[in-house]
Amino acid sequence: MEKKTFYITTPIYYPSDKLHIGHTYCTVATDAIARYKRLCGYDVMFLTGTDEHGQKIEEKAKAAGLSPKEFVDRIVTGENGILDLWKLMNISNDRFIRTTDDYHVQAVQRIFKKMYDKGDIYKGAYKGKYCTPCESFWTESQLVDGKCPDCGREVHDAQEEAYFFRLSKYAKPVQELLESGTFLEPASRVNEMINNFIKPGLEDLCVSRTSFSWGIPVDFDPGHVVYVWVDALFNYCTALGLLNDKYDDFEHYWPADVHVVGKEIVRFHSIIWPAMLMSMELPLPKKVYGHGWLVIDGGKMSKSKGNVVNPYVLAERFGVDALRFFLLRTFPFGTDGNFSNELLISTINTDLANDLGNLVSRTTAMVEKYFGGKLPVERQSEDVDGELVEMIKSARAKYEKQMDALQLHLALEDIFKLIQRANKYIDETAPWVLAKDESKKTRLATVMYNLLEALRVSLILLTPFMPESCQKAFSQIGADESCRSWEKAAEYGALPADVSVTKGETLFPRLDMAKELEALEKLEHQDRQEPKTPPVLPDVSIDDFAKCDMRVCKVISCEAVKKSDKLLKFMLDDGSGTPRQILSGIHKFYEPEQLVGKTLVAILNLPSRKMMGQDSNGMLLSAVREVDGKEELHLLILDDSVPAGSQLC
Ligand code: ME8
Repeated sequence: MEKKTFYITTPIYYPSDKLHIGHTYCTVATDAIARYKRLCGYDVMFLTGTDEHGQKIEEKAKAAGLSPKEFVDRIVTGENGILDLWKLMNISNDRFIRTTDDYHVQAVQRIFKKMYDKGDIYKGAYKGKYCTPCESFWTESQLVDGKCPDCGREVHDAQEEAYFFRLSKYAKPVQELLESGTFLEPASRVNEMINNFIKPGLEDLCVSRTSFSWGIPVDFDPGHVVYVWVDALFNYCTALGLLNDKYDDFEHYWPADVHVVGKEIVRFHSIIWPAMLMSMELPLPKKVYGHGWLVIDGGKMSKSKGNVVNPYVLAERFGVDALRFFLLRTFPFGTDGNFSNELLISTINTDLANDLGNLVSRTTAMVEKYFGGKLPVERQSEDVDGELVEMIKSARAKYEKQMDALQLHLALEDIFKLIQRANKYIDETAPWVLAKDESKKTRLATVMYNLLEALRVSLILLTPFMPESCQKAFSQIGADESCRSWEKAAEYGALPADVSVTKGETLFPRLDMAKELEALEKLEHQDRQEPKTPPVLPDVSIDDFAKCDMRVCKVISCEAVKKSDKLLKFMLDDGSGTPRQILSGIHKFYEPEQLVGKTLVAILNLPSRKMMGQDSNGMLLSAVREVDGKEELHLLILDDSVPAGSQLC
């Protein structure tokens, strides 16, 4: 019989910065579900990837002096990048899509054209507030005091050609979808979508941009690029082969069983995504699950607050499995969770070191001590065994119910009830007392066997959460492959009667809270302090370098440009006899009077450009770097003895 399929996805991440613990949470949760489904025998397709287009990436790349593709490559495939992080976290994705992959680009162009041919995408005019110097459209709500939020200048009403998707046409079927069954979970998110977005009226969605170029070109209308969310959402289909030749699994796996997404992107996945699929006449995903955020002190993690938690630091200090486990055991999946290092350390101590780790080490140590590592086959049961044996037999069914409802923390809670029960059983049966009496050996062996069985079943169910540690623990308790399967998780008695154990390394050492907190603080501080030095750019030829005319200039005068917070206007002696005007956005770093008379370096042969209506003929050179998330800038100031007009070579 053919296996049932299960298609699960994470969001595709923006490679605009390194990923943090919040992204890791989302991916680890999805991984645990995918591993669980594989364990149950499903033919699983688990997809993750990166969402690489858009204005934000284009701007960041420019600031880093890289092309957008070079910039995203560093974050996706570079050292300690996204691929490295998923490898470290033991993520078992079957496929990884990058939206810059050719097959995806072509497929999105075909999809866009199909919706256009159908009349669901049409050309219209995008109306907004336009800032001419910044070449940017803004909405009313983005303006600051009615002015451009970037440069503070006046904006005016303007419109530009753009393509729109007829989202309004699909308002009714999308509402019906949201109200029917379990398409969107947790259920609380359904009302939020209907009340905040559908009831006020769904407007058609602008799905092309002309103000920047880092996107998938609309191939039948040069100058337009596809809106990044249209490009991104279709990854779930193109990665299976929709409208491309790279893969051929669309029929096999589509529709997705679940898209796991963070709460802030539920709107895109539960309104825009099904509407576009309806337009494409494709089956709809079975479920969108909107998980909560990991927050710090109740607020969002952010680079500017300097509280972004780096998963590498935690995984290296405590181990990948402990980190995976902590994330999924502690925070209910559907709601926000307050992350703290104290909570991480105390969870590791309580659940992993005390409950699970202790049960493994005490049990294996006792089997070694009392039986030389191998149990005799005779058994002698007593009433006190009943409750534990019942819990072993029913654990899988309870777990399955919670896992299928994506209540990962509740599934783990149930497993730990079994583990705690087994620890209590040790106290109840007092094996050290039984060991003293030769006539109680059979009873003692039965107690040991029950403990090993409780462990075996718990470990099978824990495997999707902590794959490596469970493998190690299986070896310690003598559970070979034949008794680690899903089927055997519902049985009591799968371990051989004469099972052999090997007490191995401590799986989860107990941590000293104060010491660990101090160490973490240091590591995190170091991590945040690391100078963000960009890597060396690709080589240029000496001839290309020689084309840059860089010269020493003396500052004749310098003043702030009216109505601009950033700009300083310089008149410079470049040695030619004619003063040169250059505008530079460095007011944040220097007052004009500090610079008069100084000897600076400028590149002169850049095309002249207008800034705030004034010409700027060249660019002053400065040294920039980021320290603690803040930009530092130092103009290149030379010794006054260097004459104006000297060329740099
Ligand atoms: O949204 N806690 O990408 P993204 C939990 N490219 N989850 C968090 C989190 C936190 N603190 N911070 C972020 C995008 N996330 C789009 C997706 S899908 C077609 C396109 C989650 O890198 C966030 O909620 O900004 C989202 O689900 C995911 O990380 C990716 O965020």
